[in-house]
Amino acid sequence: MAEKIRNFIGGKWVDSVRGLTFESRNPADTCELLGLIPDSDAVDVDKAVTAARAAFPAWRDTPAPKRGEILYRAAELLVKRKDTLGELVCREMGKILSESMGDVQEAIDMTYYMAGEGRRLSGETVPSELPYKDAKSVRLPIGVFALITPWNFPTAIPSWKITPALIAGNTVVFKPAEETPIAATHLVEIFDEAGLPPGVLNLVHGYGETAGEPLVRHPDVDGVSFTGSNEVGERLAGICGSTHKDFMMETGGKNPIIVMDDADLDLAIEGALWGGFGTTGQRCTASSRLIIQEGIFDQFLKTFTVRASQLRIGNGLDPETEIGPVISDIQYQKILKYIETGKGEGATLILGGRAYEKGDCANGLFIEPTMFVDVRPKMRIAQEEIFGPVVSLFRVRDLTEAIEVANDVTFGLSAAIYSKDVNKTAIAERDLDTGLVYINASTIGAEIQLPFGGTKRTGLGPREAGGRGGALNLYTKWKVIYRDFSGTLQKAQIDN
Ligand code: UN1
Repeated sequence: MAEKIRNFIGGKWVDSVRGLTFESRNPADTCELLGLIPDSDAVDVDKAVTAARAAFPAWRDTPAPKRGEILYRAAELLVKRKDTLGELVCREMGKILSESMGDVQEAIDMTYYMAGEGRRLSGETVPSELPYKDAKSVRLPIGVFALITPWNFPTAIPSWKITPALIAGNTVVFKPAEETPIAATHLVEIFDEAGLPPGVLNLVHGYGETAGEPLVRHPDVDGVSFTGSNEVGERLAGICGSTHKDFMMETGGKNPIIVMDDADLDLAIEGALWGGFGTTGQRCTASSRLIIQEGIFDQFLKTFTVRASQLRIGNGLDPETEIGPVISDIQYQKILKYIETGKGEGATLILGGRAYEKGDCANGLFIEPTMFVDVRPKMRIAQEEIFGPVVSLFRVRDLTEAIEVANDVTFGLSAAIYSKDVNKTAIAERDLDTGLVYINASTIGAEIQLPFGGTKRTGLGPREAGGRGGALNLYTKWKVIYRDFSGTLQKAQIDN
């Protein structure tokens, strides 16, 4: 039965004002209609921003530990509903059930973590250079945040944005990806049940052009956090720059795994399969480039090809499945087109490359695990983010060339090296130009207690998630306070 989904504005569940809807369907079986979703526009956005603005002063003045208690309750509810929410993520987004559960687990981790930040939102107290004077800094909320999230992590990535925004005392208008609106709605229901006051967290469904962009442009929105495509992110960055809104974006990746001759080959193959084909390659952190040293190349290629060809494609709800569908017809067409581009550029296709329509997969959006060799670093398939089950292999002479190839892309999210030589891994750790580096582990699997994000075109603004460099740097502004209790005019720098 298709669910009737609504927007959530000022504490009430409402349809879009113009009454239009769009559909959410299961990508593993597009005959399965999951829900009807409000197709919102600038009018709905304006109502949501107005509600968020009205709720801001009281939420800002609620003590942060109290805000934390609400987040803590939300985390407890997420734990209780992990199974049903995980299954919904699997149905709506397509990734296999264990990964869908992992998605919800990441939201749980993040929500507990940020609940704790309610008692830790610390600034600095430092000595003044003058007597009878003190000096401190405090973190303050910014106002109304627009949060725009992608479909590949339907609960985890929203939690990366919603929980730090709320714990810091901001109010939120959340516009989730139009491909995964039901999971987003169930997440918001949980925050509502946990006891958020009306208007603190608002949800507006819709498409980027008609709902997302008006939200970002809205004059009463103070800050924007966006995860999605580079093209959209860069356009939103321009809007936010010219209207003076705080902004962060997290966009593409073209993440390499380097495998040195001295690596544990089995471990490297497991990591490359998981990184390359896990989530059907639909992670910003996916290992889409495998950079293999020449001494081990043939052996790696042989075993990896066999293992990749054995991966079971199917509906993610089936516990045997290892590769689920891709999210949408648009992505399906785009990935198949990239495969043609790779062939046209002269790379050699050695596995997959086709749609998969056998048996139960006939009505789904499935693509075979795909591998290219003879890939040159400047080819489009070596440079652009495909966001599908497609990996390119490169043969290199030594570590220097491996790092050169690894860094020779415009993105810089995640990178990995497999080697037993501690000196080589230390050099890679130093020289790989990415926000995340993994030693003897794949490029995926970041944990929420440290910052998440990358260099170069991967991102802009503060990083996501936790740790000193994490999301609170986006969702708070600093105020510095000097208090002079000398009762005389003291002059900094001058009374020296
Ligand atoms: C993403 O790829 O969009 O490290 C997010 C990981 C996950 C998060 C990925 N924890 O792969």
